[in-house]
Amino acid sequence: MNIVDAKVIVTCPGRNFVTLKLTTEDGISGVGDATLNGRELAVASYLRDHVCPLLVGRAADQIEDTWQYLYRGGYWRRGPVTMTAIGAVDVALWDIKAKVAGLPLYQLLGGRSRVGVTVYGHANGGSIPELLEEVARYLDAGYRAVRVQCGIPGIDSTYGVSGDKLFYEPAHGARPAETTWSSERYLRFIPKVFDAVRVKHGFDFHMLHDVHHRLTPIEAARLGKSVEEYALFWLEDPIAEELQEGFRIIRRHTTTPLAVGEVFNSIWDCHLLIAEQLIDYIRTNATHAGGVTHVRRIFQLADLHHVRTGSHGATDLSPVSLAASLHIDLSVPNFGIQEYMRHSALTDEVFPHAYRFEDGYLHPGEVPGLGVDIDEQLAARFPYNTAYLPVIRLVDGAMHDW
Ligand code: EZ4
Ligand code: CO
Repeated sequence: MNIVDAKVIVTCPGRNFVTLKLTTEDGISGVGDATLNGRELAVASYLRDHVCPLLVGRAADQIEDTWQYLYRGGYWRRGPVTMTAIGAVDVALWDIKAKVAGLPLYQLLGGRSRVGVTVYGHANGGSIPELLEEVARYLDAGYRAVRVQCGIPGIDSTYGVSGDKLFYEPAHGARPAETTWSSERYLRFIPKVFDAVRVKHGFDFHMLHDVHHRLTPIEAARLGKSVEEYALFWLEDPIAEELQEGFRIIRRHTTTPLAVGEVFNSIWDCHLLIAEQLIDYIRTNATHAGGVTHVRRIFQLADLHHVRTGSHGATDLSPVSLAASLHIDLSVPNFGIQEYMRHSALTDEVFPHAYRFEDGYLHPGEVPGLGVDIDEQLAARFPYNTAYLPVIRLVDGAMHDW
């Protein structure tokens, strides 16, 4: 059963998404998410100009061989653009294989290992009282886990805090937005945030926090140590992550659990972190780390070393990506938690899907394949719209990690 059509669909139902759609000679189609926030068209071109012509005429059922063909065969390995493109092909082929089998994808990955996929929602507030109200909303809605992000006095804009409480969207405009950052102010204030949340809402739910790569290892070590009493489920992306050895410093000083990996694109970005047990949760996702095939390899390595999964699930990953994560989450033995930010109603219309939220869990549904489609006619009504992620500078004007 050969692939006869490979199509790249770029659409912007409120935000940009790139989707790969593969169709076989039997008329079965599969979809993969190829969205790389702020660099979308690079992946679209990589697929259109260099990968799609190679896919037409290939056997749709040879997933591993196609993965190796694109990874080894490209000569220039790894990197977010390449691995996002390979990921989209891989997820689309798994979608097709599961549709041919007449089974939801998780059945092909070993079947169900749990009743549902525990997700965490994003509560954020410009101030502590506002955040406390938002946390209450998530708990009332049945969430078992909530990420808390709060405005920091003296800093004009902080990662994860937005005016629109339902939909957090950091990518905007024809140039990146620029704001100022101070790690000193952040470090002074953030323990008070965790304290207020635990005082008001107790310890009977998982509390998470994302530092978004902004600290040095020794600053992160101090933060982790100083907030141990608040029992965070995890502290996410405490430092820039290119240097895996940097985590040894944090680990030496604190028992606060660490989660990293949303910007990783291959097992080579995290093998040391995992093998040395320097982290507790690995956050790679099928879209940015080479598809179901490669993420499963990372998660299996993680399982050997007591590292659990915590896949990235921001709204710049399309419903196709979320579905792929849910099928993996439901089946792997070492699942930890899944990030969940609701997509807009318009995005949900462009990507009709079978997954659903209930009682703090997401369920991928029982539809054969991923259980997600793309409405191409509707998608065509929303052309690409340039949008960049923000950048930040320190008080003296030097560039810092957003
Ligand atoms: O900023 O996906 O945990 N989630 C995150 C995300 C990232 C975006 C970047 O495109 O850190 O919100
Ligand atoms: Co994050």
